[in-house]
Amino acid sequence: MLTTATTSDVADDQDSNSPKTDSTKPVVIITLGMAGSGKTCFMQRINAWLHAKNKCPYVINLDPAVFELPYPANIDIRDSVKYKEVMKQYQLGPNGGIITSLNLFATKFDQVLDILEKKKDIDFVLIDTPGQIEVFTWSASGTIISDAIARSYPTVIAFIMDTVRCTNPVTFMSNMMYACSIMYKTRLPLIVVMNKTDIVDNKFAVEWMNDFETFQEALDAQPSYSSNLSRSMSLVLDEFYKDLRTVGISAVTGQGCANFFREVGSAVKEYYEEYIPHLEELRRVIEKRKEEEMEAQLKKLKVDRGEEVQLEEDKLNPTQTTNLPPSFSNYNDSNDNDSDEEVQYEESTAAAASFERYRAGLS
Ligand SMILES: Nc1nc2c(ncn2[C@@H]2O[C@H](COP(=O)(O)OP(=O)(O)OP(=O)(O)O)[C@@H](O)[C@H]2O)c(=O)[nH]1
Ligand SMILES: [Mg+2]
Repeated sequence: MLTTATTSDVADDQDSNSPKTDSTKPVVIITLGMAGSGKTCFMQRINAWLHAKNKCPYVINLDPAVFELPYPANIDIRDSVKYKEVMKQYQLGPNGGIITSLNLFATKFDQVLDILEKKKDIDFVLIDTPGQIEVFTWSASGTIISDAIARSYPTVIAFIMDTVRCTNPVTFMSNMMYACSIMYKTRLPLIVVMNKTDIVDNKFAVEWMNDFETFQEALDAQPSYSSNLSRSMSLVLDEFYKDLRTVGISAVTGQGCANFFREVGSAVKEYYEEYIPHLEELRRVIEKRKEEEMEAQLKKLKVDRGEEVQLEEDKLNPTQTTNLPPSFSNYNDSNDNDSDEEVQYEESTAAAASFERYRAGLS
């Protein structure tokens, strides 16, 4: 299902077979993409577009190193963490400084969730991320932030691709690999936003995704080791393309915004159809594991207290339990209340010895 959007308004229509959705919750759009792909410009564009449609977006900037933002941010990481100070304090380079700033911010992310919880009138939450994509996608803080938000709100990833740079088939393949890894890592619905269509139409990229031969021809035009790798990878990614949403956009002119929000509508459906059941399944697995661990611990505790000995003996001689000597019966009935484990252990040992003497007497 490679979907490319046609014109539409903010898509919110749901047919009767749709999964249960919660229209009271804002939709979160996390913007990710390679450095310079146009994430920040895209944020500014969709923010303006939503305002023009009388929708209320809430904007969060998570890039601590950005010098100037072209949009007003409701929450800005730069207000909480001074990236240059972090670099000085921890003696880090620029990338280390950005990662550490994001880590520091992630420790307070529950406060962001609290703020969002209190906002009742917002339709969308837009999140801008640092320039270096790996800072967010492969760091603990990026995972903490995206997981925390996706657990509470319908969340969609907008993967911004620089269409101009992707006219090079090897660069195109690197972008697709990144999009693919993000999709499988987060399991969230993802839209590939082919940005900068005011410079180059994204038709060629859609064609490469739909027609394997065309992409091969493009690769043949520049033989290299990386082209060979891209050729092999394109075979693997063929499956991934089927589940991918793509849309052409120009963050500068605003062309394609309506199409983007149409895709967001379908991605939100996917969130409820696939991400939520996956989350519930995960919760069940964790609960089951916890139960099993608790049972194992309880069993261990019983063994430590000698109860298991008694249970085994019960199984071997079910009729004898009624004829047990008083010390053994007493242990069974009453000593559970004794909180002192040492005393219980001594008593159980004495009881077992007494029982052994009793059985020896019987035979
Ligand atoms: N022509 C054109 N230029 C664009 C478009 N979107 C972004 N740009 C330009 O691309 C450059 C990078 O844009 P940004 O929005 O800063 O990109 P970014 O991904 O946020 O960059 P980092 O955060 O540094 O990774 C800027 O010079 C933008 O003006 C677009 O749709 N068309
Ligand atoms: Mg940016």
